Amino acid sequence: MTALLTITVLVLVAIAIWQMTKIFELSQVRADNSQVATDADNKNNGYLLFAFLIFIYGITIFSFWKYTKFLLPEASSAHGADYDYLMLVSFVIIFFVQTITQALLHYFGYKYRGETGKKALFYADNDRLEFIWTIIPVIVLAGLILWGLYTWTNIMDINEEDDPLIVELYAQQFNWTARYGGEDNVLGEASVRMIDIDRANVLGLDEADPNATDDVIVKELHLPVGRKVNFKMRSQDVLHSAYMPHFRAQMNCVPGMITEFSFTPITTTAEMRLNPDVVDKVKRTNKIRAERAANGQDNSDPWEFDYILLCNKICGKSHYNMQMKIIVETQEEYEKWMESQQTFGQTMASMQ
Ligand SMILES: [Cu+2]
Repeated sequence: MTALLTITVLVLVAIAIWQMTKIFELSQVRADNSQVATDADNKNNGYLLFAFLIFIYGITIFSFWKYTKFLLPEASSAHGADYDYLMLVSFVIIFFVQTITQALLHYFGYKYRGETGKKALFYADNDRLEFIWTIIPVIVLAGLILWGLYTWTNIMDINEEDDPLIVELYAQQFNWTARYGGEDNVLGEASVRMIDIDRANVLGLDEADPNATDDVIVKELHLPVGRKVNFKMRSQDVLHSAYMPHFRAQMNCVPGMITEFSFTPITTTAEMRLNPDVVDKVKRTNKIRAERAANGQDNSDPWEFDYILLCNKICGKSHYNMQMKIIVETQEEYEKWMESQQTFGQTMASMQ
C-alpha cells in the first residue's frame, strides 16, 4: 500500500513539473503558432463531441440492459407503491431532460466551433427566452416537490388508528433486537441505564413496570401480513439506521430518543419467494454460489429469499453485517410463533 502511494505521489509530481514547463513555454513570446487551433483542429474536436455523445448514450443503454435486474422487486408494503411511483416519475423526467439537453449541448458545441472568419454575435439578452427556461423548471420542480411532500406526509403519518402492532427495534454495534408489547401490545418502560447484562436484561427494561413483564424479545422479526406495524426505534450507542428495503422503509435510530416509522406489510415471505424478480435473483445468486462451492470457497450454501432489516448508517467496523431476518406470515402462523416465545417475565424468573 505504501509503495502504491509513493508511486502515485511521484507520478503526480512528475505530471505537475511537466505541466509547469508547458506553462513556462507558453508564456514565452515566440513566432511559432503551432499551439493555436486550426479549422481542422476545431472540426476534429467537434466530431469528438459527437463521439462522446454516442459514448454516454451507449453507456446509458448498457446500464439499463445490464443493471436493471439489480433493482428491488415490487414493494411489499401498503405505501411502497406510492413511493415507487414518485421515484419512477422523477427518474423519467430527469432521464428525458438529460437525453435531450446532452444532444443539444454537443450539437451546438459542434455547430458553433471556431472557424477562420467566423465572428461571435453579440447578443445581450432575450427576456422571453429567459422567462421560458426559468418557468418550466419552476413548474416541474414545484410539482415534484409538492407531490413529494404530500407522499412524505402520508407515509410519516404515524398514529394508533387500526390497532397497529407495536414493535421496538433496538440497534447496537453490531446487531438488532426486536421487542413486542406482548398480550397487551404495550411496550414496558426501558432505558439504557437499566441494562443488566448479568441478568440478561439486554434492552434495559424496567423490571418493575407491569407492561414489561409480557414483552417478548427476539432476534428474528415476525410480522402478520395486512396488519399495520408501528416501529419504535432506539439505539444503545451510536447513530444507526433501520432500513427495510423491500418495504421502502428507513428511519434513523438515535441514542437518547425514540424514532418511529409505520407500515403495513402486504406480501408474505412465501408469496414473495414466488415473485418472478425474486425467483430470478435467487437463481442468479445460487448459480454464483454453486460455482463457489465447486471451487471450495466460503459463502457457497444455497440461498433462499428473505426480507431483511439492515443498518444503513456506517456505524463501525462490522456495520456491513448488522442485519436481522424479517418474516411476514399469516396471522395464524404469527400467533403460533408468538406462543412459542418466552416473555421477559419468564426470562427474568429463570435467571433467579
Ligand atoms: Cu449500525
